[in-house]
Amino acid sequence: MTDVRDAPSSQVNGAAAGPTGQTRTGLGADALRAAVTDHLVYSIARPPAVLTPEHYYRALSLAVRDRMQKRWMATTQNWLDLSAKVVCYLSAEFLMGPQLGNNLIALGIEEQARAAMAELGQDLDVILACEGEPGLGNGGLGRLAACYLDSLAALERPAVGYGIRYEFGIFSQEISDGWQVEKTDNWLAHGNPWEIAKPDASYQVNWGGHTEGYTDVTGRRRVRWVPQRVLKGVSYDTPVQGYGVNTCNTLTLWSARAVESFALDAFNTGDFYRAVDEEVISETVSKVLYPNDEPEAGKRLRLLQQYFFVTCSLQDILDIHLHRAHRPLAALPDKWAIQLNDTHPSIAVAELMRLLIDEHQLEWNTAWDLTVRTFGYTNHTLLPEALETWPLSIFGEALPRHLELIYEINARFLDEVRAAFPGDEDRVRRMSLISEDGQTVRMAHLATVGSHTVNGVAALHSELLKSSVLKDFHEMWPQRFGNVTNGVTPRRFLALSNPGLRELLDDTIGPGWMTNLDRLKGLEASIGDPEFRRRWREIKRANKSRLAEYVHASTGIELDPTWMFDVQVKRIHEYKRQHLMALHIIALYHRLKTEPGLVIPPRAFIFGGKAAPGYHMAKRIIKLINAVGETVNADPEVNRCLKVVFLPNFNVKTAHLVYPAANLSEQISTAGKEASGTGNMKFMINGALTIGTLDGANVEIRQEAGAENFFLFGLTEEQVAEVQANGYRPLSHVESDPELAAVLELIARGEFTRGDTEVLRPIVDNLVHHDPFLVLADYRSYVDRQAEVSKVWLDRDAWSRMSIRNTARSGRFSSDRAIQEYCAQIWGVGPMSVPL
Ligand code: 26Q
Repeated sequence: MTDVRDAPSSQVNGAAAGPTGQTRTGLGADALRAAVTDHLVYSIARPPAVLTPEHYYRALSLAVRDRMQKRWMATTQNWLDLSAKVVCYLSAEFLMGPQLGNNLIALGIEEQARAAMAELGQDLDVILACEGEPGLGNGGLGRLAACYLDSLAALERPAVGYGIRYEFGIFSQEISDGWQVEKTDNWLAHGNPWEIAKPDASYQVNWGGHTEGYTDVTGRRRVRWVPQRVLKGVSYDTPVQGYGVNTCNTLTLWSARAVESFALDAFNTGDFYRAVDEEVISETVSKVLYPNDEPEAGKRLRLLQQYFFVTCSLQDILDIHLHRAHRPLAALPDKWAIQLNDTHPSIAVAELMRLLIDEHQLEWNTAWDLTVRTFGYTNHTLLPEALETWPLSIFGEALPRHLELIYEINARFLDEVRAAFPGDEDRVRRMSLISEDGQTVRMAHLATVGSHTVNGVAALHSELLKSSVLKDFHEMWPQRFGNVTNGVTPRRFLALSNPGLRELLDDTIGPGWMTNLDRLKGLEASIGDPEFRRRWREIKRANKSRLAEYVHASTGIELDPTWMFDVQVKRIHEYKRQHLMALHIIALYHRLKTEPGLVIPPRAFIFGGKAAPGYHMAKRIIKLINAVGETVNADPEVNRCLKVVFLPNFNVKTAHLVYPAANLSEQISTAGKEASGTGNMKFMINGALTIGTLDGANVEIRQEAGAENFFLFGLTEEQVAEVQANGYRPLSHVESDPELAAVLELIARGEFTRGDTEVLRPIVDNLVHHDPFLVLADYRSYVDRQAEVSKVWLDRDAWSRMSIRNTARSGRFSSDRAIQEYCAQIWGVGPMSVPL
């Protein structure tokens, strides 16, 4: 294997940056400088006098992209030539984050780039900060897809990510008067230097209309779909460079366009405006990412988005398989492993059947066998309201042929159920792809029936999947079910975002940890070394100063980096219980106000995250946090040891500043509700201690870290179920806990809202009378455990030891480990090095 890191750039690509060749490929500082200078003239086309850091960002990005191009083409050519099996990761979201810094690390040329830019009078850090990010995801699921692409490339697995090139990503969040305000995210406004448009690679997408039967030339009865509308998807490809290897995989995102023939037809008849209208309607399909938790999200357009990217991706796969690799359809499952990232792409099951039967004339049984052997399904949620279903009316109108196919899949499947469980018609109804009321298609059932494997994303989640939402399916096909605990990429979430720690790790255990995170175990040998612990604390302190500067610039709030940074960053949702953390802050506030002279180890409470625009309770929780913050931060009796920050617009870019600066990671969801969590892993890798429930991957984090290095609190999943089954009465906790009563009373009487008793009332009312996520049931256990956190914090050395142990034992949470498990257990795909 040619390792780009080991090869001095001058030897690989020639000694000097010549006017041609090496300017595109040379990895040395001189070649990079020459390349940037070239791009400033030939791609940016601005005279030196008007150049800004943003122009340098674009020029450097183009120069870096040039350096991936040959590896990129060689990678695709290699798997085609060698007829390798390829992983296709189908996901409605890819939350890639800024690309420049990551690609510099992957190519091993950060220092060269820094030197090159310095020669041009530019600071690389300033240039890196110019990059916006493609916010093409909501949160965990989209970021997981991005981490998996990174690991697939680093592990030299042939892979393609398929998704949607939304013109507007997740909204950008501003805070006004303590409330969230949404702004459109026009991420393409300044162009995107990383993508390559491939308008020649496009596929037709049909929509609506009806089906009709006909007899083909061989005399067989067939079905034809006569669509009402036609549009097309064009591909935009982004390179995904593997760390330290030649493998450079592809992220293909589809963008919707009008079909020329449609527009032309209208134009010829003189109806110019209809042609333009057609274009606008077609392009709407990839216009905007839907937020999760959006009650309005069950809309036709969302179904069209899903079908749109799924059919383009499957047509692309079949096109490569048949016309570029010249393989028979029967070999499909041997050459492609297609993974469904949640149910969002699950229409793929019906679409592949349609393509194989209607377009490629296969028999039903052959087509079904190929389909099931090709797909794998990953489930990311147990919340019943988050399990996707589509009203039959919408579905049948939009995808009439698919509805027919789903009925047929269902009929054959239910026959199998009846054969396996004779006389159990209840079971048949529960398992049907069509809901019991006959009103909706159940996409999770379709994905399960159409895949050879089903996996959850953490051990607990996978167990609950088998015992709750997919229980019947597990009883029928136990061998289909498995677990792959999520992971995160150490390149982005350690090397790139925590350069101080990266250096310390390199010095202490050598650089091998970047591709083998289990090497972090080696840190344990240094725990007893006071000098090592001092360096450990210094790095954390520097990261906290960096975050404090950013907090000051974006909120005006000043933080002291010697305080404990206690952080909860994630989407705002009642099940994640940001309001539980707020109740703790209010309890401390109450103690400081009622016990003058009380000493509390100083803490900064830092929140970040977006609420779905239509999720009113979540938006009110943001208001609660900001209201408490305003009161706490302004009160000299309190702000001597408490500060509260709500960091606006939490995204991948701000995440880079947050995780490395945290002392305490808040993972406090109601047990059984968070499928896995991945932020919990990013904190752990960066040396934060966790306070958390036994939920999602927290269970495994605690196992790895050791119970003594994890602050556990709260009810278990079984206890939660029991409490809810026995008629939970939240008021009983208020009655038996005077401090909790006082805390709720402070909110209710307007202490944080300048006497306004209405603004936050819905939160208090909901907690006291309903409390669907058992905030009050876990309150006392949480607050008491927090007191212990404060006590341990006072013992600097004890805290440092625990912090080092957390990082040292975080190796399991690398996405490299997760991808190796997917490859071995689900995809059957091995490594394949790419010669240059
Ligand atoms: C569905 C229908 C209509 C509109 C939007 C949606 C939609 C979009 C995104 C539903 C869900 C999502 C995203 C879910 C998500 O991020 N889930 C998280 O996945 C992580 C990776 O596995 C887990 O770690 C988290 O526990 C899980 O919440």
